[in-house]
Amino acid sequence: MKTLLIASTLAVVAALSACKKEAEAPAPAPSSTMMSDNMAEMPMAGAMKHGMGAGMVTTIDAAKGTITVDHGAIAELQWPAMTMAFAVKPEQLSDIKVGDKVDFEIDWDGKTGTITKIAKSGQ
Ligand SMILES: [Cu+2]
Repeated sequence: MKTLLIASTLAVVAALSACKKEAEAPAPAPSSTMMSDNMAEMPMAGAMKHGMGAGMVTTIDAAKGTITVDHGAIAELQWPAMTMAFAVKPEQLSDIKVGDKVDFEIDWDGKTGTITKIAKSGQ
């Protein structure tokens, strides 16, 4: 009788600890949730899209740091062909002038396209 009681007590303890283990098992989940929350807190990085295009330079505004390109469709951004200005660093344009045909890459944050790469077409 006493042995049976001990055995069943052990069984209960074992069951409880098994239960506890199961309860603890999902513990890493909140931290991975937190990680994705942290990523969601970086809207700029999350919203940034990258696109590649080709077109012709229509205007360079060194003072504003912009280049305007009459560009073809950009599939990555689901853009049709258009003429628009991009932010650009002067040193990226050392070889580029108005009228040049260019291949370029941009980061698009939803408002501003920033040239990450630009070169005359075929170079
Ligand atoms: Cu455009």
